[in-house]
Amino acid sequence: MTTTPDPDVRTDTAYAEMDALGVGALWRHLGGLFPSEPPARAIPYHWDYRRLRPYMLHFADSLSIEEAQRRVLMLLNPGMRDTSATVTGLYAGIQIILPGEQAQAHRHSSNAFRYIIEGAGAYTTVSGERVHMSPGDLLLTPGWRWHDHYHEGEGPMMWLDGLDFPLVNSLDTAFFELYSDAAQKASVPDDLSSLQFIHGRLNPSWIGDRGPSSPIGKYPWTETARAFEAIADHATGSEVDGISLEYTNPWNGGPVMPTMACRVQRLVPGFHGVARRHTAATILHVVRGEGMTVVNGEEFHWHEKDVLAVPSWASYRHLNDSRTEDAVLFSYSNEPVVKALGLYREELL
Ligand code: 1HN
Repeated sequence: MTTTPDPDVRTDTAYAEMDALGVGALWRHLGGLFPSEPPARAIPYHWDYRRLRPYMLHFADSLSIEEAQRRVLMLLNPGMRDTSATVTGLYAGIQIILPGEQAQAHRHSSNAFRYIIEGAGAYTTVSGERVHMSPGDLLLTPGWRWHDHYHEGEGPMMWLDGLDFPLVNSLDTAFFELYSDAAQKASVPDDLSSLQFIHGRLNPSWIGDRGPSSPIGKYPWTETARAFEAIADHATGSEVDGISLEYTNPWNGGPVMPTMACRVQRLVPGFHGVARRHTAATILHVVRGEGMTVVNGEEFHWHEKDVLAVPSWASYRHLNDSRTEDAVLFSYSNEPVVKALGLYREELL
């Protein structure tokens, strides 16, 4: 069947007129909406901690915590500045707090964690539990839990903040609330959840509230070190990631929070990883050592405390060319989200 064009409609003005009616022509957008491979909005990027640290110390001196609420340098991917994201769906920042300072209690629907970089003597109160921090500890603040930070030690304390707010904001599901006081009162013994769950395979069976996130406030570095020591050189691990351990939710063995998987990996001296790409976007933080990650053919030489963004579908491989020193990387990714939606793909290259 053929139709006769409406004489009142002219192609040369139709697109503008339709636009005003909230209408687009799919045939003009098909390639952009259905790319043959994931487009690179986030770019591979490297943040050199040695270059960031002076700015952190500067603002620690010149900006009060009351003014800042949280004194954080956001690590913004140059391809995603409009959403303050570090990679798709995920954010990383570096927070600094000084002795005697208190970061106001609040809560938000975003899930968050802290990975401790420098300092001693600070704690975060999460839902009434004071969780004390040491370098290498992973502290969880799952969505909608009250949390505030207090530093009663000496010297500045720095940590990496990881949040899923770019995802939460993109879904229009963001809520935020300030607590009625500056800080929460402790309502349970300090570090209670870590103490109760420390055994890993022996869960406290009287705890009934099993939400979507791990109930553990802190995964201490001492336990990570113990795991690496126990495995020692008895296993070579993955050809891509070396001796890679995932922090797990003790209730189900899955990721610590529904939107973020956290891992820590040891690259032994001389480790040359195999290249891989997958559809989970990843952020890496160098816990110790130095080495190189090749992302989409570009070499990123990293040192202790640096941060690296590896976007979805970027090929990457890790190398530790030291003859004597391990390299240890902490990482987090949006893998749980991508997998839950059936969108995970990976391939070795
Ligand atoms: C937040 O709550 C913290 O609690 C840090 O320390 C960084 C970035 C965006 C939104 C909330 C914190 C944050 C944040």
